[in-house]
Amino acid sequence: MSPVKSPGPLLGLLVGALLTAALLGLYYPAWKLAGLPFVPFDLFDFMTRILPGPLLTFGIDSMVALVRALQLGPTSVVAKTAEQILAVAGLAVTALLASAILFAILRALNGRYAYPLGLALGLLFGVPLLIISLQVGQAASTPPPLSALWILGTFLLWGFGLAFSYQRLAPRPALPPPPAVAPSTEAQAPAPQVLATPMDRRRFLIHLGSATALITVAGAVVGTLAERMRQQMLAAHPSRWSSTHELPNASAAVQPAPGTRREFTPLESHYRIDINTRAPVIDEKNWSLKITGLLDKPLALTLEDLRRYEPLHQFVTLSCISNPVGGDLIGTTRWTGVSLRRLLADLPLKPNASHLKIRSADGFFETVALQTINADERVMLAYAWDGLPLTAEHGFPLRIYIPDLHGMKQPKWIESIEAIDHDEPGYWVVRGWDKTARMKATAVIDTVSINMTIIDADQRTLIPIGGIAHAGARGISKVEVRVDDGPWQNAQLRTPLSGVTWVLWRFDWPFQSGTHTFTVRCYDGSGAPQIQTPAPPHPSGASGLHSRTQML
Ligand SMILES: Nc1nc2c(c(=O)[nH]1)N[C@H]1C(S)=C(S)[C@@H](COP(=O)(O)O)O[C@H]1N2
Ligand SMILES: [Mo]
Repeated sequence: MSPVKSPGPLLGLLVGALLTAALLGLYYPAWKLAGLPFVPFDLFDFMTRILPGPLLTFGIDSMVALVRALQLGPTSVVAKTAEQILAVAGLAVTALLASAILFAILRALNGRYAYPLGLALGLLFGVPLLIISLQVGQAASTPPPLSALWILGTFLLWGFGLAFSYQRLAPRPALPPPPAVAPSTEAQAPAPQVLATPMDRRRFLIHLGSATALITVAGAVVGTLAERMRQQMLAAHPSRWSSTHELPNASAAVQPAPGTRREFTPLESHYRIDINTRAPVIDEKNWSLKITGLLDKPLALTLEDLRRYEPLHQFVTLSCISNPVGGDLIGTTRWTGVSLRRLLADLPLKPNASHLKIRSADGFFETVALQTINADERVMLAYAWDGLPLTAEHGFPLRIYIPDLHGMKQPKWIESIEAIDHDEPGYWVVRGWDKTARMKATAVIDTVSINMTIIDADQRTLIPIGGIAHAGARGISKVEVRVDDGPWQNAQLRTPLSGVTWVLWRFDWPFQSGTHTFTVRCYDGSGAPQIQTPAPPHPSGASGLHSRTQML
């Protein structure tokens, strides 16, 4: 029977792939069911925090552009998924390469030290990953020592598996070396090896492959089911405000053109943007809002304490500064919380306090001027969206709302507030984005509703065209539509849900066949026109006219 050669890097890749897949197959359900850390995401989130701002911005902009160009689906959902795939692939590829290198080294060493080296490789991965995971890993809900043990143990097991597989695949000396006849150096030639035959090797690989595939598939199925149940529970939640109430403008004179986006964004469709591959998990029992700094004495408020204040309910449109004109990183829901001005009145702030520095569980931070808070009672700490406690994705237990500003200025998952005597740039400002991040007046066409025509009093066929316009907290005073190179014509404005939400507009256009380009523009509440010059999202938010060409 022909002997086999020592396993090399290629077999290392194969074994590494099988064992790494199984490893991830353990991590996924352990995360979904027990809240243990999911290390690929922790590593990715760690990288996002240390990589330079311009590189991140380039990454984010390219991702948003790609998702939109390929029409892959809701931008924030697709982008999050892409990040997660990158995270898993990144760690997996690294682990595969390490396995190949381990096998190459073991071959050079003739199989000696397989176990010590395999375990050392496990440590080489496990130790940094556990440190990283404990540092960024607010997404785990297990106690840190348990998380650490889990990461270390699983990676040691992985390293052990590599060493064990190497040994099983390596040629084995069948007989003890014959006694040396003469004490010459030549006589120390390696003993004849008899061997793991190709059959043995194939059999072992089949066993290893089936065992690891079983773990991987079972892990994926169990994890996916757990996640699906969680989603269903969220969707079926009975006590949303919007499922039991009419919108305050339900009977407004202007009704949305058919095909316009929903004026009140369902919770599960609200975009989600943050620096985490998955949301930090915060247990209300262990959470309090710490208030420190320039204050007579530090305080800690529970969610109950905050809920005791008279609740403030506001319909709010929130938009991400990365949203391109016409993009979907914008949504409207009903926020509930406590006015920060009201809360401040109860805080023993020192006279030299001028700003509040807000810090979040994920390391995100931003600073708000007391002046802003005192000038506007709508600035609030919010604990509910659509009548429900904030979801983990949207910032449970507490987030801030600051009218007029993009999401990047408004931390979710707030843990502490520090009163300070100066301004400080926030997380994204440090990374090169606009310091103020005020939402720009923007109008968007959602629909040219060719299938829902109207016949007017003069027997003309009208096509409803509609969409949104918004200008932060400044309101919208006018929206105009232009068809091809025609004149700008007034659209009708629907009464908005509040002064800080988008405004739905519609324009019933007398039908003319042919291919037409529709363009929209708006004016904010003070009559100031929107910026027509196109600009990309970075660094101050996108601007430009939105248009849509349609064959009719
Ligand atoms: N703690 C924390 N808060 C955050 C962020 C973040 O990464 N971490 N991202 C901000 C950004 S850029 C946006 S656009 C909004 C998005 O809020 P949403 O995901 O609930 O829609 O959250 C903001 N608050
Ligand atoms: Mo954002």
